[in-house]
Parts: sequence; structure tokens; C-alpha cells
Amino acid sequence: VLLLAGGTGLVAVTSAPPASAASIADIVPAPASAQPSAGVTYTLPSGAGVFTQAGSAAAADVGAYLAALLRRSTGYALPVSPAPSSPSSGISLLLTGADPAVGAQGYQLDVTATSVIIRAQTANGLFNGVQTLRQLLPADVESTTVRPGPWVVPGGRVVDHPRFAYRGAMLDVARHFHPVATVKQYIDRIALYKINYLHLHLSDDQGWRIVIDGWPRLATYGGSTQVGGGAGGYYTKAQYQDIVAYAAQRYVTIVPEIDMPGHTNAALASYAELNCDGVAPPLYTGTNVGFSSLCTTKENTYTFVANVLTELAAITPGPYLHIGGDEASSTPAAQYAAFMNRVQPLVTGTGKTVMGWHQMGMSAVNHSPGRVVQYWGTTTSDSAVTTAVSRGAKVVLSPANKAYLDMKYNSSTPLGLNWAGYIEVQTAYEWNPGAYLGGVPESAVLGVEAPLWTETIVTEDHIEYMAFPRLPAIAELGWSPWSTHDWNAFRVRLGAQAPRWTVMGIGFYRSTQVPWS
Ligand code: TNX
Repeated sequence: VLLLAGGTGLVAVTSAPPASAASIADIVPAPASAQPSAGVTYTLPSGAGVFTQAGSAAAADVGAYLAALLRRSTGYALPVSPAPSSPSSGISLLLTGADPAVGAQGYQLDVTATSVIIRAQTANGLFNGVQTLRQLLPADVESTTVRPGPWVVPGGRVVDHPRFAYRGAMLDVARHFHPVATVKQYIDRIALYKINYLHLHLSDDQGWRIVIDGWPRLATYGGSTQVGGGAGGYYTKAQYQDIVAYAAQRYVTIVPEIDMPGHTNAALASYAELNCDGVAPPLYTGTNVGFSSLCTTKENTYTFVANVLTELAAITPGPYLHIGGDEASSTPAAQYAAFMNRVQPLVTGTGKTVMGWHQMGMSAVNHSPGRVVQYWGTTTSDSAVTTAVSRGAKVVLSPANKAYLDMKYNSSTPLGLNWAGYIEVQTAYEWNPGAYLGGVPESAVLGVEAPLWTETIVTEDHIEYMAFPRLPAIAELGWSPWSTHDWNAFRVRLGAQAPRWTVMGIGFYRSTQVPWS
């Protein structure tokens, strides 16, 4: 209890909850199962070691990641070494003995008075367990400078695994360019909530953001501006590969998007021959949509698309190439279908799987093996999606009125748009991805994604303000079993994240719906 001298004398103010989580169950996203051990805690000693599965380089990498994170704030040495056969102290990351329920991405965490043991079937599972451990340590663990501790973890057992395989975030680097450092920072932050895909919207009317060697003006000219007329920018292939590698170390897979046939003014401005009339339009720095189209009747267009997709596939280890396909209102429907029917095989020809916005699901566009349609509408049934699903497509759900991080929270939010409505935290949280769209059973849902379009989003601070706290809400919908879904419990767990965000320097939106710690 803190005593403050108020105008009428001393006022008792209840102190903030203790810095460490009260219970091993108090994490975001909610775990599939957790059994607290009442009264048991583990305190990280200054001489603690991190022990990793002997013989596994991937487990050693996760151990190194954890040790590096903990060293910053604890100041402890935390040497990483191969685990003994039965670890009895420190923090161990093991690839043996996990409850089989954890599957490929899950983990089991056991916290006793003497040790922390994370067990999983894969290094990916260990990484997810490490994110849980991070959240169970006091918020100060996120400090980049040494803090006093003590570094206490609540005792018990967590057995956890995701509901959906795909838990995504999207960053639009086309409307406003965002440099490599910003993307890396976003990757760090989404990983804390067990998000495992980052979709990069690499091209749009206002900018082309990735070097394509065969078509160099895409980046140098098409990337030279952005919404509002600023300088824009683009990633070299080395920079893109650096992002991909950084993400991979955090078990995040990059999904690159080249939007087509609409949303292509930057490309059309860069190469006159891509236009049906052979005339390059000027660069565009406004925020309208639906006015541009690749020339679907020119053979050269398909050479262009094949070159772009081939070069992009060569620097993308992940399974998906996202080809957009949204808002092609300047492409006649028949031409749109003919275009997609030629482009989808170009994607599969690179060895990748097609991903696209849900318009691609329309019956005139053929199925492509394993393809994923991303739903961004505002209703709860869509014929293009059900058609695609009936042919075997999987669905990623990004309903614009629930999952769009660029929608304003309310009418006084200074950033963002409101065409799909206002999205307060509860609105972002209160929907069930497994039963959201009519005719789309849970078995057809690959997962969820929270897109952040950047017409109005310019800086890292803007990204943080729109993503936090809604991104963790979408992350929980993607990870946690529906049986754990409970707004009143979620808002308390979410509120307890605030001290962590403060230490991390995240300027989040203090929604009045959440009891912030
Ligand atoms: C719609 S959603 C778009 C984007 C805009 C966004 C703004 C989708 C596939 N297309 O081009 O940036 O709305 O919220």
C-alpha cells in the first residue's frame, strides 16, 4: 500500500500487483492447460545456467536466444550448455519427455522451487515455451539495462499447444515504407504472443518495396515515394533476406505479398510496357484504391509476373507467395479470372503455395493445390470463400471489422481509418475464428491474421499504438482453445501486460475496457 498526501490528508492507494505474474496461468495467449502449484515459486539465481537438449543445434539456438534476453536485465552470466540427463537446477530446454498433446508447436513447462524445465517435440515448441517463461518473469525482465530483480517465476505446470497452425500479423510497407529495424522490432513483439507468420505487403499503388533484378525500376522508381509524397524506400534482396533470417530465428515465417492485378500503380509507373496503352502513369501518393490494373491481355505482363515471382521465391524459404487479388475494380471480372488462372500456376511453378485475398476464391478462378484465401470482408458469409473451401482451399481470417489493426478504436482515435467501423479491444476479441463464416468449418480454417495497413501509419510509435492491445487479442484467438475464451478473464490478463509494454517502450492504447496494472 502506497500512502499519498492528498488535499484532505493521507489517502491509501492499493499498490500495483506484484511484478511477477500471480499464477502460471496468467499468460497471453491463454494456455491450453495450466496447473498452478500453490505457494511454489522459482527464483533465478545469479549463477543459473541454461541447459539445452544435447545434440540439438536448434535447441541450443533457442537457449542462446533465451540467455541473451535474460542477460540484458538480470546481468547474470547464464552460460548455455548441453543438458545433463536429468536436469535439477537452472533452466532446461529439452526435446524429450513432453506430454504428446503438445504436438509440433506446443510445449510443456514445469516450474518447481529448484528448476524450470521446458519440454517440447521441436525447437519451435521450445521457443513458444520460452515466450511463456518470459511472460511469467517480472515485467522488468524486458529491460535492456540491468534491473535488481528478484527474478521470480510462479510454480506449476503448463501443457500448451495452438488451436490454429497459422497465427499472423501483416505490415503494409507499401503505403508508408517501414525500414528493416522497424520490421525487426515488430517481429520481436509479435513473437512474444506466439504469432508465427508475418505477411509483408510489399507492393501497392503507392510503392514497390523489394528489388527485382530483372526489373530494377520497380524499386528505384516505383519505390521512390509513398502516401503523402515522402521519400518511400525499398528493401534490397540482402535486407529482405536479413528480415527473413531474423524472423526465422524467432520462428516467424515471412509471407511476401505482391498485390496484383490491381494495386499496381507503382509498377505501371515504372514500366510503360506493362500498361495496355503503353503509357506509364505518374507515381501516386494518395489513398484511393481500385484504379490500377496490370494489362491482363498482354503477354509481357506474364513474363513480368513470372520474373517477379521467381526472384521472390528464390529469397523466400517460407511456403507461401501471396498474390493479392483484392479490389481489382479496374480489371473486368473475366480478365481477372483469366489472369489468376495464369498466375497461380506461376506460383506453384516456383515450388510455393498460392495465398491471396478472398476475391480469388470466386468460381471462375481455378483451385490451386493447397491454396489459402484470406478473408477480409465485414460479413459472416461469403460465396467466394465457400466456393474456394468446397474445392479444398484453407482460410485465414482477417475480418476487417474485427482484426484490422488500422481501424480506429473509437471516434477520437487520432490515427487509422473507420470504413469497417471502430474496433475496441472487446470487439477485436469477441469472435470465434472456428465458427465465424457460414459454410466454413473449423477444419477449413488455417488460422487468423491481424493486418496493419499504413495509409495513416507512419512511425514505429503509430504501429505500436494501433497493434497494442489488439494484436494480443487476435493472437489469443489464434492460439487458445475456445474453451478458454472469456472476455472478463482476458481483460485482466491483458491488463497485466501493461508494465511489460511500458518497460519495452511500447506506447499502447489505454483502452478503458481493460483494467491496466
Ligand atoms: C482495404 S483489405 C484494402 C487495402 C486498404 C485497407 C485499408 C484489402 C485486401 N484491401 O488496400 O489499405 O482496406 O483499411
